[in-house]
Amino acid sequence: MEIDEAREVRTTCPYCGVGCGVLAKVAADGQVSVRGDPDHPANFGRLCSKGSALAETIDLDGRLLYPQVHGRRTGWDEALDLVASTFSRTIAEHGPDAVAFYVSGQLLTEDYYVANKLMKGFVGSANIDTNSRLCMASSVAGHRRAFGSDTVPGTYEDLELADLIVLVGSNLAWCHPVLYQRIAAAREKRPGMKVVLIDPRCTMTADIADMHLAIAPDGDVALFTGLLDWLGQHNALDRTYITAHTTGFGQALFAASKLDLAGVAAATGLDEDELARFYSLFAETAKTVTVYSQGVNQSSSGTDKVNAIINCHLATGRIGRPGAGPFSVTGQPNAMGGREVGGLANMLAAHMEIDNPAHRDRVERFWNAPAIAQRSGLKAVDMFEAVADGRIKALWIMATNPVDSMPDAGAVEAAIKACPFVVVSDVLESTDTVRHAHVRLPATAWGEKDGTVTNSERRISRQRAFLAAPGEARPDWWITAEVARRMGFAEAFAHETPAQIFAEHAALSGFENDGVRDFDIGAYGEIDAEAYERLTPFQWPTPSSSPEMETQAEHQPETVNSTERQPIRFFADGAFYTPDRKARFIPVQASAETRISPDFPLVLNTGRIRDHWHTMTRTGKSPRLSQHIAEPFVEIHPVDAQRHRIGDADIARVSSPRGEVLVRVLVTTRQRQGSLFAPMHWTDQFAARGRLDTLTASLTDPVSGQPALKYVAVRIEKFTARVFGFAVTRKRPATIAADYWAVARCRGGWRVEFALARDDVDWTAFATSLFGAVDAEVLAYHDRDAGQHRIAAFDGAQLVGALYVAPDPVAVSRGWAAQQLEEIHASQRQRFRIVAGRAGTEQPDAGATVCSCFNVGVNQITAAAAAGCITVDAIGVALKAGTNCGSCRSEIRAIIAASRVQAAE
Ligand SMILES: Nc1nc2c(c(=O)[nH]1)N[C@H]1C(S)=C(S)[C@@H](COP(=O)(O)OP(=O)(O)OC[C@H]3O[C@@H](n4cnc5c(=O)[nH]c(N)nc54)[C@H](O)[C@@H]3O)O[C@H]1N2
Ligand SMILES: Nc1nc2c(c(=O)[nH]1)N[C@H]1C(S)=C(S)[C@@H](COP(=O)(O)OP(=O)(O)OC[C@H]3O[C@@H](n4cnc5c(=O)[nH]c(N)nc54)[C@H](O)[C@@H]3O)O[C@H]1N2
Ligand code: SF4
Ligand SMILES: [Mo]
Repeated sequence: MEIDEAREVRTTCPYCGVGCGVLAKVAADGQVSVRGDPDHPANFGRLCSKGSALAETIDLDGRLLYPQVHGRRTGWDEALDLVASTFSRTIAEHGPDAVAFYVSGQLLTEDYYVANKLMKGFVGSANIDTNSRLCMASSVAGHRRAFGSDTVPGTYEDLELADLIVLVGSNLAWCHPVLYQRIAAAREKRPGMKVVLIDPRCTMTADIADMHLAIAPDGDVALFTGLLDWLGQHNALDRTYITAHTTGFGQALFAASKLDLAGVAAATGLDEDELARFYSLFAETAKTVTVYSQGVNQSSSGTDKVNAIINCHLATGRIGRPGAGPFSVTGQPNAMGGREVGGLANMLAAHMEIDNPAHRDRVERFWNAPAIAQRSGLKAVDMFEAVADGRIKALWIMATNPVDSMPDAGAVEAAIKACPFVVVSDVLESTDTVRHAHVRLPATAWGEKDGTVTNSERRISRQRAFLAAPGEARPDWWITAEVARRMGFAEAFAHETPAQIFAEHAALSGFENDGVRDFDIGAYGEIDAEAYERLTPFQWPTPSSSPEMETQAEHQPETVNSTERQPIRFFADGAFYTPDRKARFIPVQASAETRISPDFPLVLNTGRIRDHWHTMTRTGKSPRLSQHIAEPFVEIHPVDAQRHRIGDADIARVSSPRGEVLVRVLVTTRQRQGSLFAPMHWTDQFAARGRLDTLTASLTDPVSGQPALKYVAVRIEKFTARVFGFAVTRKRPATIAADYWAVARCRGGWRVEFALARDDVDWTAFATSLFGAVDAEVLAYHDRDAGQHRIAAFDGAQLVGALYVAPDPVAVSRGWAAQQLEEIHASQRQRFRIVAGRAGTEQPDAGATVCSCFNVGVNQITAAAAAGCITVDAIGVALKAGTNCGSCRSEIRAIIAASRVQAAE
C-alpha cells in the first residue's frame, strides 16, 4: 500500500467504545504523531490520555512478525495449511462442534464478519464466541428481552441535552474519558444539569456527581425496582406511552412493589432519605439519560439490572427522545461491530437470530452456505469448559488474551495447555496466551490495518492504515479467509479487500429487511473501493432507500460535516422489533443471595484504571501511561485494613477458592467497607502474581452467560515481607528472584518494585542480575543492622541501574529515580547522590505522576495549590497539568481539595 508521508490520515482510536476520531501523521523521519480529529462527531478533536499516547505504543518491540509452528518460524503457506487441515480433519472425525473460535471486540468489523461467516455458515457450528461475552452480553440480552432487538436507542448528544444523567456501574472519567469530558463541558454551560453516580466505590467519576450513591454490590435490581414502584406511587408514569407502545407493565410493577422503601434500603445499603432524593429527582426530570456499563453487565443479575433500568425508562416514555433514554456504553472499540456481524454464539449475522428458522434460512441463502449452524454455540465460559473436558479439540483465539481476562483464568490456562491444537492470531510474540499456541499467526496492528468499527452510538467509522505492515504480518480478515479457502470454501471467501467484505456485510443487513430488523446499512451494499476509502463516520440505520450513498459519493471527507446530520434515535414512537412492535416490560426482582462466607468474607470488585488498557499489551509499552499507576494494587477501607492488620503500601495476599494474587495495598475511604477493589490489568509479563482473574469465578448471569466479574468472595491477609525493594534499570530484567515484583516502563528503561519473605540475600549479586550489567562501575551503601542497602551501577556517566532495599516500603521518589536513567552523572558527587536516594535541592521530587501528558506529579500540584492555585484551571496555567487530554482533571481537583483540608487543619 502507498503511504503518503506528508498527509494526516483520518482514523479511529483503537481503545474504548467512545470511538474517537484520530488524525495520524508520519513525519519524514518515521516519527508518528497523533491528534484528535476536530471533525469527528464522537470527540470533536478531544483525546484522552490513552488516545494521546498512541504514538508511544506502535513500536515493533515484542511484535510477532512471522508465522510460527511449534515455536519455529515458517512461511504463511505452511502455517495456513496446517490450520486448515487440522480444523478440517477434526470436523470430519468429531463433527463441527469439536472446533471453536474465541474472538474479540477489538477485531475490525471486516475481520469479525469473515470469522463468523466461516464458523456459522461453512463449518456449520456456532462455536464462535467473543470476549464481548465478558463485556456486553447482559446489555444485548436485556435489549433483546425489552425491544426484541439489540438496539441502543440514543446518541451521544443526549448526554449533553439531558437535565439528569444517572451513571450506573460506570467509571466514565477513566473508562470513557471523552464522553465524561463532553458531559463536564455541557454541565459548565448549564449548571442546572444534574449527575448521579451509582457505584459502590467513590471513583474519580464522583467528581462530576451531585449525588453519589455508594450502593452495596449488586444492589442495582433492588434500586431500580424501587424506582419503578416509586414512579407508580408518585404519579410519575407516562400512561400514554405505556398503553400505546408497551406490554407487561402491570406484572413488572407488581414485581417491583414486593420490596418497600425499607426493603430497598436494606438491599442497597443506602438510607431511605438518599433513596427518596434520587427517586424524586428522577421522577421530576423528563430529560433523563441512564448510562451504564460493567457494574451492571458483569453480574450474576446483569440482565435483570439492564431490564430494571429499561423498565423505568419505558414507564416514563423516556426513550429515543433528545436528552432521554437508557444508554449502554460499550467498552471495546468494536463491541458494537461484533454484535452487528453476530459474533456472539447465540446470534447469527446482521442482528438475526440463530434460533429463528426464517433467519437461518435467509442467511443461508445469502451466503449460499452449505451447512448453516442449527443452534446456538457455546458461550465463552462454557466454551473453555468444553476445551477442558476435551469436547473441543481445535481452538482458534483471535485478538484477545483469555489466559489473563477470562474468569477462573488458571483453569482456562490449563484447558488451553491441554487442548490438542491451539491457534492464536495476535500482534505480540509473547503474551500469557500466545505462549501456549501451537500455531502463532502474526496480525497487522492498529495503524497498519484497514476496516471499520462501530462506536457506542451506532456510528461506523473507518480505521485507516498509515504504516506499512511489518515483517509478514497480515490483516485478520485475510488470515481467516485464507484458511477458509484452504478448507474448500474458496468461492465464498474470495474477498480481496476489506471494502468487498464491508459491502457484503452491508448487503446482508439490507437483504429482505424492509424495516423489520433494526440493523440496516443496506445503503452501503454496493460500496466500491474508492467510496470505502473516503467513507466518513455515519450512524446506522442507513437503509438502501436513504440518501446516504449519494452524500458519500459527492463529497470529499474534508467537506462532509457529519455533525450537520440529525442524530438518529429509536423508539420515541414505539415501533419496537417484537412481533407486535411493542416493548416488553420484564418483571424482575432482587435476590437476597450473598456469596461471602466466614472463610471468604470480603467482596472483591474488579475493573480498570485510567492509563492502562486490559492486559497492558499496548499501554504497557508507553512510559507516559505506565507512570500513573505502576503496580498491581488492592484498595481497602481503613476499617477493614485495621481489622486485617494491613497497612498502606504493604503487600497483601488476596485469595479466593480458585487462586491468589500478591498486590500492593492502598488504604482509602473511597472504598466501601466489606469490599475490595483491584484492577484487572497486570499479567505474568508485568508482575510476579498479579493475574487477577486467577481469583474470579466462572459464575455467570443465567440469561446472558456473562461472568460476574465484579463480585468475588475473597479474603485478604498481609504478606509478611522482610525486605522491600525498588529499582530502576536500563534493561528489562530477565528474571527477578522475589516473591512479589512488578515492572513498569519508564522513559530511560524500567521501574521495578519487589518484596521478599526472606532477607538472606546477596544484594550485590541480586543487583547484577537485575541490571544485567557486567562491566559496570558499582557504588554501594550497606547498613546491615538497619537492613538498608543501596547499589548503583554506572557505565561512564550513565546510570545502568539503581537498587534500594529496606525493611519497610522504600521511600525513594520513583519519578526522581527513573529520571536519573536519562541524566548525565559526570561527577562522583552526582553519582553518590543516587546511592543516597535523594534529589538535590535544585531538583525537587515531583511525586507520583498525575498528568501523564506533561509529566506533572502530585507534589508539584500540592505545592502549586498551597501557593494559591485553587482551581484546576489555575493549576493548568501554572504547570500545564490537565490542559491537554484532560483525563487527570478530576484527580487534580481531588488533590487541591485534600491540600486545602490539610491547610485548614
Ligand atoms: N482506561 C481504560 N479504559 C477502558 C478500558 C480499559 O481497560 N482501560 N476498557 C474498556 C472496556 S473493554 C470496557 S468494558 C469499559 C468498562 O468501563 P466501566 O464499566 O466504566 O469500568 P469498570 O472499571 O470495569 O467498572 C465500572 C464500575 O462498576 C462498579 N461496580 C462494581 N460492582 C458494582 C455494582 O454491583 N453496582 C454498580 N452500580 N456498580 C458496580 C465498579 O466499582 C467500577 O467503578 O472500559 C473501556 N475503557
Ligand atoms: N476481573 C476482570 N476481568 C475482566 C474484566 C473485568 O472488568 N474484570 N473485563 C472483561 C472485559 S469487559 C473485557 S473487554 C476483557 C478484555 O480482555 P482481553 O480481550 O483479553 O484484553 P486485551 O489485552 O485487550 O487483549 C487483546 C489481545 O489482542 C492483541 N491484539 C491487538 N491488536 C490486534 C489485532 O489487530 N489483531 C489481533 N489478532 N490481535 C490483536 C493484543 O496483543 C492482546 O493480546 O477482559 C474481561 N476480563
Ligand atoms: S475516549 Fe480515549 S480511549 Fe476512548 S476512543 Fe477516545 S481517545 Fe480513545
Ligand atoms: Mo469490555
